[in-house]
Amino acid sequence: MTMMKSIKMLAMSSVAALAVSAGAQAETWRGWNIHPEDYPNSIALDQFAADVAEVTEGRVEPEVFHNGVLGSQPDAIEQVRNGGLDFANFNMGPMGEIVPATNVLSLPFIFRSVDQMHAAMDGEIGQRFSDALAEEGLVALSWFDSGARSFYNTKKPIMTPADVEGMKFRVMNNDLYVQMVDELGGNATPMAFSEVYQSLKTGVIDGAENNYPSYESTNHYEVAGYYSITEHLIIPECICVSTAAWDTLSEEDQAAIKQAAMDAAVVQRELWAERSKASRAKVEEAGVEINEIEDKQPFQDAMGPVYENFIAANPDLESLITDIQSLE
Ligand code: BDP
Repeated sequence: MTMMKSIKMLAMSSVAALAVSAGAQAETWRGWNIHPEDYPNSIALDQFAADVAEVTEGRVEPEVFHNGVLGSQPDAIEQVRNGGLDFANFNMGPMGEIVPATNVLSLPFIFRSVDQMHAAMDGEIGQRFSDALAEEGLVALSWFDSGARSFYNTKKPIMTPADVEGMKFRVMNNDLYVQMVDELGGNATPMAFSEVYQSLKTGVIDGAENNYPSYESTNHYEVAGYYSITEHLIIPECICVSTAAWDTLSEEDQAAIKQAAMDAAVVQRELWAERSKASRAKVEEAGVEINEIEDKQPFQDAMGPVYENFIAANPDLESLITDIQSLE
């Protein structure tokens, strides 16, 4: 290359860089996601990333790393809190270990329906959770759907709490779930999401619990063919940004990014409804035995001590619980 040509190329590339950032340094944001590319949350996160690049005119360039390649969820929560990662789609289950108020969302049967959960999270109650997250370095921008979680296992349909007796279930990383399974007479092992398939296959555990899309996308249904519709947990998920990354932004960029996250949540919830149906159909087609539970009351009654212990240990959170329960 001639000297003239290389000077010219150098000049051209600096002009291009200037045009992108209008003088400001472009920020690359690394985003954590546990799910595969075609999962509703992943599609919505990719849209969020593209929208953020567009609305900030390239000042923020997010990239989503799917399939949990950046580590387990508890680790990723720490990373986003300390600014090692910039954003993520987190489930509020493992969050409870770090932001105690979010444990309210992990109380079994706290919400009567997914619609009630959305009504709560999109309003003043959701704001209280966002405030608690903000104190721990996480800016919750919008709330995703994660349906309802039910038990599945390798042995038999669960109809009553007596059927859980003696069975070993994987739960997400949160002590509340250990108590939950305990009160039903089973044993719970907190374990990383990525280890569940192999553990079911080799008999290290008898079962786990999740919504239809995750039960299907992980292929757990291939090795645990009984899915019992207990719907014991309805846990929202967030798009959360690290406070460290958020605080570097102008107010205009913050507002535009917040809007992009709200738009992504609208898309995620639509895709979620479709995928839940499709996943259920797929696992049934593959031979999974799904059973309804006629009377969930015995399961709910068994959770009494979980609530009592929780309120005794967190008296300040009791009003949040009663406020949720008294929602229409
Ligand atoms: C899925 C959640 C994901 C959790 C996973 C699990 O979307 O965030 O990590 O369950 O059970 O439904 O670990």
